[in-house]
Amino acid sequence: MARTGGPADLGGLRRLAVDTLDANWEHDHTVPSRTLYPHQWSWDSAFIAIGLAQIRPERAWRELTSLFRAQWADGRVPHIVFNPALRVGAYFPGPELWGSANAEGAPAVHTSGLVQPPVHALAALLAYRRAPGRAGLAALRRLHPALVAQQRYLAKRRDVAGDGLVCVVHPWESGLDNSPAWDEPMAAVPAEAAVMRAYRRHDTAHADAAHRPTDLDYARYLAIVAAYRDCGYTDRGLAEGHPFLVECPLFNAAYGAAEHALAEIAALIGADPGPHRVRAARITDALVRRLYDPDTGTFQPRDLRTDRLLGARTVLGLTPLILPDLPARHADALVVEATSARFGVARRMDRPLPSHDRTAPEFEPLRYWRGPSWLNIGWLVRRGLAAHGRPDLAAGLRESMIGLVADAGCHEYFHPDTGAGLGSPAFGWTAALLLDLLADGPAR
Ligand code: 2M8
Repeated sequence: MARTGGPADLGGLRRLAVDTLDANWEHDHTVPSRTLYPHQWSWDSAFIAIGLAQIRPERAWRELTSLFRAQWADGRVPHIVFNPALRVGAYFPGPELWGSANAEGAPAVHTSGLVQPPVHALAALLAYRRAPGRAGLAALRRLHPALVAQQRYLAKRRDVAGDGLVCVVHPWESGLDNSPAWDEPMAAVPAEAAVMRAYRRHDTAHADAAHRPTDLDYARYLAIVAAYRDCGYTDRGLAEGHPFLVECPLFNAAYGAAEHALAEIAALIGADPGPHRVRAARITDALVRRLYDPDTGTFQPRDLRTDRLLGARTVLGLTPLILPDLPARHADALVVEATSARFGVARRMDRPLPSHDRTAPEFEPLRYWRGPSWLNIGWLVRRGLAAHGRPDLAAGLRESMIGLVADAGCHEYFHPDTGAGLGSPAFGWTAALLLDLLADGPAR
């Protein structure tokens, strides 16, 4: 990869990350991007808090606190919290389409009704480790009940199959919106691209349309939102007719990792870690039982509408590595998958990790979650590789991620072969996770 146009030294890189986070700071939270995503996003805030803990710990706690202030009465943490100060049309779909004000148990501020991968307990724990002390401990004490309620919501309302895993009801909940993982279930959602003539998409005004989901994707996104919203976001009757219902490996790995993190948080604040440990073990067990595919040696999402594993081999399959209690046999299989021509190519994993199998016909190196490399996923997989005894691979991945930002800047995503920066050029979690990677030595 050619190193051109980027800040050459590590000090310069760190400054770039700090400046990006400062520029995206908005009174009590960080926007993922001033142009593309000008409100607060749930899992973005979690990743961002991890980076903020190093440079502005007080902001790290405010970031998480402001997000959890928008938690619904049922415990769900909404995937978008809308900033009321912004003009109508600053983001599509905006508050008027979500209609949270009419839903039971929604907060006073406008939000979406969906959730995102629950990486927040892990983020709170890591933020504390980066900035230990009394203020951090007090913040953990305040956040613990809210984090427990977030998990309870998922366990009570989203375990639709009753098997110990939780389902996502919209591709936006997976965080990997247009991943090829969702092509099959999305094809069954009735909608036509022409529907989008009635709306004005905001994203394509700020990013190349060829790097974003298509109009047909958006028409289906809106159809699924409408189905969920029109049932009052109650989660009742999901199994009977909701158009999109999938158990996602990443979402469930985050759900399990959250219980591991909560056990550690509980121990820190003098609460009982025992129940968290029991739940963590059950989730890992269910994940292996329900989503591991022995034929491919990776984890695949399960479509609850057909009760079948979905076939696309996306990067989602590697993310259960973040579970410290993933059995060695499954972790080893994921290392084989990660270092295969599909994801790794080089044995050291020092090439950018793509979001989809490089060898698949639907691999698109420029289009959003269908091929480009993203720092949050690489950061999670790197943690998993380190936790499962592969510091060599973790080091290679770290190097490749730092190289991407050094070459192109704090972009939202990157071409997995050329390293070209794509999407927003000043993206929150890229800056935050870069700081985290820089603070860790290569072997950690
Ligand atoms: C992307 O998703 C939003 C919808 O939630 C969008 O495309 O407008 C995804 O990359 C998601 O993972 C991320 O949290 C969000 C904000 O960065 O943008």
